Amino acid sequence: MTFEEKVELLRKRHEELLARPNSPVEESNGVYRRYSNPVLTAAHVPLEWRYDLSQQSNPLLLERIGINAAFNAGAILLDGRHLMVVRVEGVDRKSFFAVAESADGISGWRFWDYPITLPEWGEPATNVYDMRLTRHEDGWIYGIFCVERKDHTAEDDLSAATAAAGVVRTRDLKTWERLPDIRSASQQRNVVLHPEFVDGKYALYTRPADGFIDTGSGGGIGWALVDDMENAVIGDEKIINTRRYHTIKETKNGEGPHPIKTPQGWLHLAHGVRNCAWGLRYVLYMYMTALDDPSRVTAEPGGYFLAPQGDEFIGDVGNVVFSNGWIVEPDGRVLIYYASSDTRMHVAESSVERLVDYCLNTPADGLTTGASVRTIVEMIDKNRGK
Ligand code: M1P
Repeated sequence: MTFEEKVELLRKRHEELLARPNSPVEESNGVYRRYSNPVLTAAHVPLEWRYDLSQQSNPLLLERIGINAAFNAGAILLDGRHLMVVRVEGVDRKSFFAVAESADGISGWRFWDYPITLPEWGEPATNVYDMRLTRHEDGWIYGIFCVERKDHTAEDDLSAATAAAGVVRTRDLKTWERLPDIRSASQQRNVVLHPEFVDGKYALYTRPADGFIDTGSGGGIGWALVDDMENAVIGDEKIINTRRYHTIKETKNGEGPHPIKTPQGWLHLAHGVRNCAWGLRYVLYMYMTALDDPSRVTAEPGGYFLAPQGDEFIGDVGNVVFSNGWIVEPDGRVLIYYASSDTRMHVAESSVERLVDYCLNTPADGLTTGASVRTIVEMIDKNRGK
């Protein structure tokens, strides 16, 4: 095979992957449906990012830059276009952001020609990841993401790192303005900007943590009001959604994408983490808060909303599903973008109506075995006309 033929074959296979159709898989619970194929994987990354396509400098046509994963994407519907800001991770373990686009949000996802060149702020980040996109009523689209740096207070511990919330803003996902990292007394990951002003201030969902991995004694999803995103400082922070013993969020939890406004309240998607013999298990759960006070929880179904299934269990970090992006379609459908095992992106489809029904009518976690059985017995009695 000539060099040109090899390049052509590479392009053909890549194109086949990108053009692969996606079909819905019926779920038994009626709340959402998954799709048969992941929407984005490392293999979707453009060939130009990975291969030197010159015969002169790469006569064997070897891949020069390996990509490990494409996951944990923020999402937005912009001028009718479905866009994700994807966490792409190289084989060097460095994550960066890249925009991918699809017409219908379900199939045909393609990366734009170049990854995002993120402006730096302060000490250059060792790693960045998990951007949440919020179109705020101030007119900007904000991206808040985790900035990881070496912890210089523990130089003898090679793994010691710090996590802070980095901030960028844009109007088109092409030109990005970097703002100062959010100042906070604790480490922060999973920080999400609420789309509306609350009491005239910007409102943040936070996840204060004592350390980089462990949240420590506190944790939970916090809530903080800040005066200014150009110099955001988290002062008073209250925990609005706590970790609980023997629940799906015993070890830690974190807000997913920004909540969706509905007539019945704000719909929230979050992740809950517990420990088991296999390591940390990440699942998604939902809760709702009051329309007039997005920090007041009004409903929380017991247990997980979506957990790893089948191939989703396997990947770089197994037994994980994570979501930081969803899109509400004009017809009320909700496209939930979630990553499995820190490796690839999937979509699940639901609707505002179904998600609100799920949140308001699924029994809460009674926190004991006895309470769970009583809930089931109540349902049986109802079904038997008692
Ligand atoms: O590996 C699972 C997830 O771990 C971290 O999430 P959290 O801070 O909620 O524990 C993040 O590194 C996230 O990107 C990753 O998917």
